[in-house]
Amino acid sequence: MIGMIDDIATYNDSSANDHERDLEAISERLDRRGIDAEAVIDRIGTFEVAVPSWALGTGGTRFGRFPIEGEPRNVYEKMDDTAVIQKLTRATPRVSLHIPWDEPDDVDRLKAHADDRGLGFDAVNSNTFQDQPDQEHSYKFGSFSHTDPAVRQQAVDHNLHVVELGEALGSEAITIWLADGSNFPGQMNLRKSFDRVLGGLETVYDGLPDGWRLYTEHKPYEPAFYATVVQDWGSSLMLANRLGPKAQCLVDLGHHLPNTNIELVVARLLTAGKLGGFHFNDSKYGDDDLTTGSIKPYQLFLVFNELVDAEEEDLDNFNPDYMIDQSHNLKDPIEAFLQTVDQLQKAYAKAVIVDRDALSEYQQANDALKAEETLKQAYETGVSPLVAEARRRQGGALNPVAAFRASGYREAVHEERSDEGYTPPQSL
Ligand code: PSV
Ligand code: MN
Repeated sequence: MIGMIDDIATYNDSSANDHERDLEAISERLDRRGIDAEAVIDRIGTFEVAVPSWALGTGGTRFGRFPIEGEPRNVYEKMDDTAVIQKLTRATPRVSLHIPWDEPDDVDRLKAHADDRGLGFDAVNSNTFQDQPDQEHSYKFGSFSHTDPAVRQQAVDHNLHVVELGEALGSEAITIWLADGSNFPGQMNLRKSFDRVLGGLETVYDGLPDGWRLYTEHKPYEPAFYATVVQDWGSSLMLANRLGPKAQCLVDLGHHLPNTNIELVVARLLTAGKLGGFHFNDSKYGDDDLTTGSIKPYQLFLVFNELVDAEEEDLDNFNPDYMIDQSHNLKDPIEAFLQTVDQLQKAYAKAVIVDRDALSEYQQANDALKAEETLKQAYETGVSPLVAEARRRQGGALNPVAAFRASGYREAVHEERSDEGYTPPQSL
């Protein structure tokens, strides 16, 4: 079925004329600003982001889930869908696996399945926020922070198992998000629960293979509504600092209280040399897990502005791992990912064309208006043709969503995946 996506070049030909004229126009505009469009296209071509295994099926809310026809039924079919996203975008060569939701029955088979499709594995994600059917102890009152050492040990063992699995697949990092927390004042000792989390993480850290990184992911609330143990970037940074050089902080864009200045959080973690990576998504109110760039595209650009600034300064420990973390309740997940990658590439491209020398001069001169305008000039530039061209040069689609719809892939897999009856994938 993935073969259906092979004829991208022919599909691109249908819009090549318009595209080339648009590309020429933007290249000429950039040239007048002293920017070489070719260099920008090359940089866009280096951008890569991982697809989360848990978001390839439709997600839901706690009120329900509305499955679509042709959803992947297992981790192998999820790799097939990721291969489609990769073929169209050429920017998603890795999958970030969630264990146990996407735990393979046969690791070698999964590795071979991925290899055949030119895919690899990004950070593996552990899950101690739900009870699994065969589990001895419950996480109802926490995992790493639990008052009972047996529960804590079970959580540590699970994480070590995830590391082992990731190592066999070629991953080089684990992301740990803990739902641990409390709903009521007094329920949990605020200090001691943090100490217990640190203790558990130390054991996992000691079990990391060479070259691995451990990311701690903060989140202010949900499912804990009074106090979450790793609630903010300060707590996450404390953990990373205490654990050691392999530990870094993961910023999920949806894990901040409304109006938090996320680009400032990013800047601080960069200064600390502890920015591990991202879970990209967007939100209006809470951890809404909407398409990246759909609600606050300017914020996304400002985050990338910090990243490109660090990249160009060749900052110490700057090697962020880019991953997507969304929930696709309404959109076809493949289409949502295609749109997401495009949004990310555009934000990156806009950050790349910021006139950094001018910006720094305006900052030095305290010219607030011109400094802001310098950013706005880049943000308001129509970079779509540059992003499309970067994709085309790597064999991807000028317009990935249109090419996907024209391919009839979803309809075709619906037939194939209906063979053995429909099994809804597990997801939040
Ligand atoms: C938690 O809300 C989170 O952002 C973590 O990254 C999880 O691994 C992911 O969502 C999926 O539940
Ligand atoms: Mn996340």
